[in-house]
Amino acid sequence: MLILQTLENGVLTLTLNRPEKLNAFTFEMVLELAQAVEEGHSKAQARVLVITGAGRGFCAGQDLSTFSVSGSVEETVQKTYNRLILAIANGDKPVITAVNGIAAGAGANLALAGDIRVWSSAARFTEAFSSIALIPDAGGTWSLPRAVGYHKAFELAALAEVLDPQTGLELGLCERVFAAENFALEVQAYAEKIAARPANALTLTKRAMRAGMTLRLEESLALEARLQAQAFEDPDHREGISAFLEKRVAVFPQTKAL
Ligand code: LHQ
Repeated sequence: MLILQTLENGVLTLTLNRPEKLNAFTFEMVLELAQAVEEGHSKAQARVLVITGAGRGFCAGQDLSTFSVSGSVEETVQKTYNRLILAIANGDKPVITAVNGIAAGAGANLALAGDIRVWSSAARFTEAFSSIALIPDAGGTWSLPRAVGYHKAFELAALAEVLDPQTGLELGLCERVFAAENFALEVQAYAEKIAARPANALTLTKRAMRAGMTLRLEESLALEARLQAQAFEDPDHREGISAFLEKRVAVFPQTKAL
């Protein structure tokens, strides 16, 4: 199994499983992960998806030892990495990339692709592509400039320097850093906190914000109004209001179902 799956308290964890290669991707493995993400978004018991790596690496990018493209490189990238990145971005559920160790090349851009990015204190990040005279793929030319601005993104791609978690936090490449010793437990607890939030509101927030990254203000405001109308109709909204007025903690229906 190239991708391990566990489901616990609403958290579906997908673990890249080639630890001896720092979870370097074969194309087969990218497809298996893309499929697991696509299926995860429609699994009723999964409210949050976590992508992480087995062993000391998160993902070292494309496996350079076995790599060969039989047909067109463009088509191969479209069918593999692009499918994966779109599955993360377009699916309804929040995706947390939990970067347990080195993230290099396409692995670094997978790390960036989550809705929330958490790193271990042992995580490292490098846009390794230029060292083998390639350009960032797996969405890096889109996500990196949005995360750090064009000029810093270009420098990171050009020099392929290895960044530590403190720098990752300062640059906005991740939201949180957890101690390496308890990383898996901390990630699970954090993901469960997200899972306990109102699911439909998070889905609509994801849609509005993902779209907002490429829309004009007028379009974004119009989309917000339309999706707010949907959120307004959800029983979670009424529960949130009641809980506030009754001075108690809100319990959202999907949380109760656990
Ligand atoms: C690896 C890899 C690896 C195979 C570590 N492959 N074995 C590319 C091509 C085509 C189309 C689509 O898109 C792409 C996208 C890309 O991702 S390009 C970028 C590919 N990745 C890289 O260039 C990173 C290469 N790896 C490294 O620079 C280092 O290994 C890093 C910085 C990741 C980790 O360094 P260390 O912590 O010093 O570990 P290590 O180098 O000793 O690696 C441990 C083992 O993992 C080692 O195997 P061995 O048998 O000697 O113990 C490495 O050969 C293997 N490994 N990355 N990408």
